[in-house]
Amino acid sequence: MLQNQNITLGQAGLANPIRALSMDAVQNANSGHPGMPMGMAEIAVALWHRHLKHNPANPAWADRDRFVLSNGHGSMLIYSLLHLTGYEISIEDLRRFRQLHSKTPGHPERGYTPGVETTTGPLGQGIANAVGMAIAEKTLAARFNRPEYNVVDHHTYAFVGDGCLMEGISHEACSLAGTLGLGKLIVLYDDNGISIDGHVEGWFSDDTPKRFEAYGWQVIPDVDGHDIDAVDRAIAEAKTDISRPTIICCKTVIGKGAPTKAGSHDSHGSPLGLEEIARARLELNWPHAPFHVPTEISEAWNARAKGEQLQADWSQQFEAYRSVYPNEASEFERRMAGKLPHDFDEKARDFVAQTVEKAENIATRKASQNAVQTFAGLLPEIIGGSADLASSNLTLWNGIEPVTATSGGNYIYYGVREFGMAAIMNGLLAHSGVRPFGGTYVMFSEYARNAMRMAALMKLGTIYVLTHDSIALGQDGPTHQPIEQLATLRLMPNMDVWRPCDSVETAIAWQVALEQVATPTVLALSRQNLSFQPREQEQVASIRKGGYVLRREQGPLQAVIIATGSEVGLATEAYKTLAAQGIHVRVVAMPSTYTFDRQDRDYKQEVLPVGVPRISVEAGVTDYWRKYVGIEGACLGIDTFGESAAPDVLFEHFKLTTASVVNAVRELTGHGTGEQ
Ligand SMILES: Cc1ncc(C[n+]2csc(CCOP(=O)(O)OP(=O)(O)O)c2C)c(N)n1
Ligand SMILES: [Mg+2]
Repeated sequence: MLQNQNITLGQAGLANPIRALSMDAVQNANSGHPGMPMGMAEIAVALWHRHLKHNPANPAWADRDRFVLSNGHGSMLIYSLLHLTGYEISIEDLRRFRQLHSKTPGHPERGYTPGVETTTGPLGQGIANAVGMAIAEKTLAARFNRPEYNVVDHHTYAFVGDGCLMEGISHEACSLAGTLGLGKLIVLYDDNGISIDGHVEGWFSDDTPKRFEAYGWQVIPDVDGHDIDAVDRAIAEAKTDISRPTIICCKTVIGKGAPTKAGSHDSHGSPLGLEEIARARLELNWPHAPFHVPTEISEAWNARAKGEQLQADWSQQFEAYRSVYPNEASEFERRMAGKLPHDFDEKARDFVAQTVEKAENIATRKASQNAVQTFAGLLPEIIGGSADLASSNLTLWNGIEPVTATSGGNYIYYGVREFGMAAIMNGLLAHSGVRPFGGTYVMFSEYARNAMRMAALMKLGTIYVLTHDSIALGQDGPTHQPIEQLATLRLMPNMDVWRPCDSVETAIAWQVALEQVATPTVLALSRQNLSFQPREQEQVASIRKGGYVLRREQGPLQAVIIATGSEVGLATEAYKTLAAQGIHVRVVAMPSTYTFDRQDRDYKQEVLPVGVPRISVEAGVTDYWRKYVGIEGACLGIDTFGESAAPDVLFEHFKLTTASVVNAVRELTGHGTGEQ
């Protein structure tokens, strides 16, 4: 039992169970990171016991504070906190740390663990997610609050370590956070001077306070991270500045409490060992068995009653708000639930019908802008943006209101920060209430890639408007010309890549993207104008199946041409030429392989009949298309880097012309190539 109630329930009393649970769970799993939770235990007490506004019984409460563990390797810290404060995380769940399908995976994962807001582990992205959450809060507050009703009024807190601050993305996100004056973002920095390779002086000697001052943040330096009262005061001070984000720099000792490993990278990422743990128990005055937390301490930590009260107070306010502003209240609820308005389907159909009617020969980036113009009118939750390429990506519409330091809005000028943008979008969506899209060139999705992958992993329906989708962007040359990007994006699980061939496919791609709440979508769009493809009604309806017969053979079928985007035009031209030569092919437009692959077998075989030779045409790597055309099929594409030249010259150079398609089909079908 407790040896000294005062000590146990004093400063150390609430911090030591975090230490004990963390070191014991890591030891039990024989894998994990005890150092960070042991070093940040007091900081966690100050925030989670004294400041955090949350309701463990309802992790989805709209106005809860958001908490992000950006240094996600310290996952046992958040799991301990969730258990101690009363979330649905039991001691048994902690015992199952890092085991298959447990609620306590290796790093915190959104969707696995009640109370985990975002998946963290790739260092630096959590802080960028937190910036997104703070922007969401700011824009929702600006949209929904009324003078006497602050229905949106919460903070976003993030814990970061040295690793997060070394990562370049922290610069992108924190620089923008300063510019946007995100006063309700509060970051607690675990300044322990240690990362995996040892003492950081040799690789991280920034003056972090000066760095954040330069961003325009409020900086609270030199806080003793093991003094709960000092951290508590710093958080209170942070909250008073509502026009600047705050970073609280906390000096800590990694692995504090471990007798020989504290202060050393030895405590960072491996179990302490049974002997070290036994001695730590003595040092911490924690005589309890592994995974045992005395009732007094559990009770002192439990935040259920307080949380219920906090939410009840808010609900009362919200009901008063509803009585005065019923439309706002229901709109707020719709948006927080991520539901499309009732008439979305009908309005989207109208828009597609109008697009068919107009039959415009426009670039798909322009068609995308037309879609945005319509859909942003229907969905005020849309929050657009671009990484300094608005006029190239065509992400602006009539009705944008930029988010600034002094106002909310529906458009973010992200600046040249692709990775930051994509990770901020994840935070925006993870917050709920907004639906982000962001633009850059297809090429620079490479900079954003890991955040896009995190969206796919987290099942967040972010939308990427990626333009300049091939060598057809021309004279900017191979640095800007995507070759393998579309194929590699398609390889990402749960990432839907659409490469539409005209205005109609673009409109439908946008509609599908907005309907998909748990799958992110890439819209790969052309810079150059593309010909409108006439279609029957039924074909228009089939676009949303991802692949469909655009031109049907007019005689015995000899080959199928599968094409995407700008190369669909080549395929339909070749179709005509070949028909005149008595060679009957069909053209399958395949804007989304992800979607097509999910259709039933019958449909897929109807589109791509078994046993008929196939040929793919796409201005990018050919390997990806082998799964459709087989080893015996033909692939027209580009397997080298691009070149600087005008688009027409490049299409000739890379043999992506109607004549090349005709020749390839003739060869594939045994007609020789000399005749046309
Ligand atoms: C993007 C990324 N690169 C590398 C890693 C591997 N990694 C995990 S923790 C860590 C060191 C982080 O140092 P710090 O944030 O100071 O953590 P501490 O050791 O103080 O807990 C590294 C390199 C990672 N998780 N994410
Ligand atoms: Mg560190």
